[in-house]
Amino acid sequence: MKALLLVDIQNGFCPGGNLAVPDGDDVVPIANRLIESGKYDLIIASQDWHPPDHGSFASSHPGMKPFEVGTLSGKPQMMWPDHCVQGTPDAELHPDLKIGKIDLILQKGENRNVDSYSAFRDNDQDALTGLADFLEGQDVGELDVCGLATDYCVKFSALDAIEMMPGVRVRFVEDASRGITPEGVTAAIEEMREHGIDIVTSRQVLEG
Ligand code: VGL
Ligand code: ZN
Repeated sequence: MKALLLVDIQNGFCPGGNLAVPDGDDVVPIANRLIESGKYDLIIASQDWHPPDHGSFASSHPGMKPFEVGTLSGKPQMMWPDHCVQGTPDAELHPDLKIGKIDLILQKGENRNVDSYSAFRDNDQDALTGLADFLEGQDVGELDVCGLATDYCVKFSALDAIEMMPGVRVRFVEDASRGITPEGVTAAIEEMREHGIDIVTSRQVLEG
């Protein structure tokens, strides 16, 4: 079985959103081509889904500003602007994303005491979302990962996929992803490559 994981293609990470990734919405038509390609047996979308007082928000820490590093539950934590608050338009999947063909929408980041970049488990590598068991239960042997943001949630999801599901071939679809900073993207791609993740384009996927 082949699966596609669309990471956090939400209003909050697109231009106009609270944690906008440069050109984040450019991934939407590419993601839609992947969704409609017929190449996948299973399509999953993750959704960053925070309570209003989430501990990754600078606003939850008096004196902290967004993009400063603070602490959360005793560990270093990037302080983000308030984003993807449960039930708000910022948290909705991008309205142009073809969600009718998505088999599972998986929400993460509900626990205010720990951030959860990966769609597989929280940043403490403690609480599991159940995605790894689900994919293995469906006999998924190949997983393609893309979305927002390359240097955070996409990277951590791809790294967890290859670590938590030994034997599964994991690919990162580069042009179907955008990152917060160019340096972050370069480092993330290198790290994914070092861990055995194949870096591919949507064209390779569609023609393959
Ligand atoms: C993300 C920062 C904070 C992401 C989520 O989806 O990459 N980044 N929360
Ligand atoms: Zn978040």
